[in-house]
Amino acid sequence: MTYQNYSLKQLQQIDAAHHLHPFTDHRELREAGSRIITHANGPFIYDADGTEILDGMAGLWCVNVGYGRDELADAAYAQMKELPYYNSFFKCSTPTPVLLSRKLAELAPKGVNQVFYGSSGSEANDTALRLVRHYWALEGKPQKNRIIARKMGYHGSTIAGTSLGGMEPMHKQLGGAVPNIVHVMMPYAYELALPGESDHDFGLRAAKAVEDAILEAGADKVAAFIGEPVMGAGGVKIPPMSYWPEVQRICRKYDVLLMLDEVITGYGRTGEWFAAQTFGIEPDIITTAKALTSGYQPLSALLVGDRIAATLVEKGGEFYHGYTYSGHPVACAVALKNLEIMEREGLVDRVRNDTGPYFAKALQDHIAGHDLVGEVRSIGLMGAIEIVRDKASKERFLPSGSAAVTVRDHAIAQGMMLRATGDTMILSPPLIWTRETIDMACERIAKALDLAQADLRKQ
Ligand code: PXG
Repeated sequence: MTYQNYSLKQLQQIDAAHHLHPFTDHRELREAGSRIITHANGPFIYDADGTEILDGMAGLWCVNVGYGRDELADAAYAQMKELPYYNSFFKCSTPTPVLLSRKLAELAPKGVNQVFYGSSGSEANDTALRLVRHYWALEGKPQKNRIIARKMGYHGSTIAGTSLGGMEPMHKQLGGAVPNIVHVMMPYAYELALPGESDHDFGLRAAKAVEDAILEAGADKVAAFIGEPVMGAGGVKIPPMSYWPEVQRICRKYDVLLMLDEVITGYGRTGEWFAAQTFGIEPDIITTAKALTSGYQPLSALLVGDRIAATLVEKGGEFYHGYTYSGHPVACAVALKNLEIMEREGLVDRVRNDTGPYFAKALQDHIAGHDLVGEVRSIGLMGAIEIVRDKASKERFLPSGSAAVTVRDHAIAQGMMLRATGDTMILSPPLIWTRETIDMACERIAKALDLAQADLRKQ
């Protein structure tokens, strides 16, 4: 590899001179220098100093089969040799997106049988937004175009993704969002449940916010509701089991389409292929990306339910939408191989029956009792640790978000990569983690919490 001719310092200097990073304060980065990851294997990543770090985030919620899978590299190589690219416009197709579409229809929840491809989750959500509005226009109801989304939701970083998302700092930089999108409360019991309110009742109340927004606009004006089954970037916020079935009931009552953003939860994360199956719902449309290829290639698949697909096909007319790389043959070849590996190794069943429950118990047994921890929660292999100053009152450290960064920095120094979002630590490891890997992670996190506590209590 050519980078081996460069020292770490040189790479950092070149990075600072030429590379604008995503979601980054560039002045801060240039002062600190970036951490340069050079290689990875199984559950571990390695930085340019050769330090081994256990990757608790599967890259960025995506490397579900872990690193160093030769089979995926071989699938890409073989496809590049045979046909590196051809488009799927103008009545053309290539074999791998064709076969991947059938496979996805087989894995998807009931009634979801068609696929539209892009290269990222953001693109898939752009497509979803355009498609549901196009659907209602084809149905003769162009005024039914409002989308209900949620505060703190994350749906990507394009203009449509940012508009659908509920992140205020992102909205502020947008200079004009896509019109007709409203945001309702999130199902986050830890901070929003009323004193004495059960989880079940809180879930129903959070779902009622969707109904209120529909009634406020008038059902004939509302196209769809969009949400992540479990909010990811917003802090692994796991809704009560009462939430999604009630949201589905409300959507059906008012003939509002149900859009699930499974960019993080898709492909095994919650212990089913899709979180729709975990929560027992049947959405009209599902956005997926990330773990579809385990991050080895950029690819998104928008899974389109029969109702929308039937109108699109039967009413006809061209849907003026698509990307150069829609159905990229190499990305689709890697996705097919990735799904084959997941099936062959039974990774989804393992999360559901073994590592998911073990992870939940390990967090409870080894992390929840720590003085800095207000709550731990998890579903499948997706977890969160709330950092608080005071367990009983849930008081946070100030300034907001600083304590979680302290924990994260200690964790990385302990050889444990996890993410801090606000005052919440997040875990979303590769699905290849075993009970032993979970024990190792908990040990390192507990140590990081102790070290952070010593720092934070000094202040
Ligand atoms: N939807 C969801 C639910 C996501 O998590 C996207 C859409 C957009 O996907 P692309 O491929 O366009 O990035 C995402 C992406 C974080 C973080 O800080 C999370 C994401 C991306 C970047 C950072 O946790 N999720």
